[in-house]
Amino acid sequence: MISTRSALATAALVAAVLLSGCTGSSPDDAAPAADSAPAETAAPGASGETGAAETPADGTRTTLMAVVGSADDPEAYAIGILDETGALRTSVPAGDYSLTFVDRSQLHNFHLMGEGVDVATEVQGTDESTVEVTLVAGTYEYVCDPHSGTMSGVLEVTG
Ligand SMILES: [Cu+2]
Repeated sequence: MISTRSALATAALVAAVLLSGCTGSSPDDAAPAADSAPAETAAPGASGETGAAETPADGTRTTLMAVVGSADDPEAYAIGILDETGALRTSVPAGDYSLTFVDRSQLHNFHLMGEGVDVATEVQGTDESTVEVTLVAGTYEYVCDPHSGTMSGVLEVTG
């Protein structure tokens, strides 16, 4: 699936940019000390929301990517949900989605919770699998379970 790999690579790159505030400017800052984790994983960019309609044709699923870490540092304290264009999403329309984990970290996991949904990767080991989820109007939360105080986010699902 070349297109999928390309999309993932793009997403990882964008994630690195969007979430780079977490990693510090020096490689020496990469030591995985929990108490040095950034308080904010990502500020939604003012231009990050397209607001474009994205309801797929019947029977197809839109892909979202559940990313932890960054392309440069899989262990970076960063977490987010990106769309197929690599844009960080804080809201999506209700519907059926394919959620592709991009978890290349041995320290972190991705755990999405909300009505009808409770999916997570393992903390140890990597996971780039895809699960199918149905999101209904409301608020979904995602965290890295070991670092939920600093690695968390909210996905608003609009009806
Ligand atoms: Cu973590």
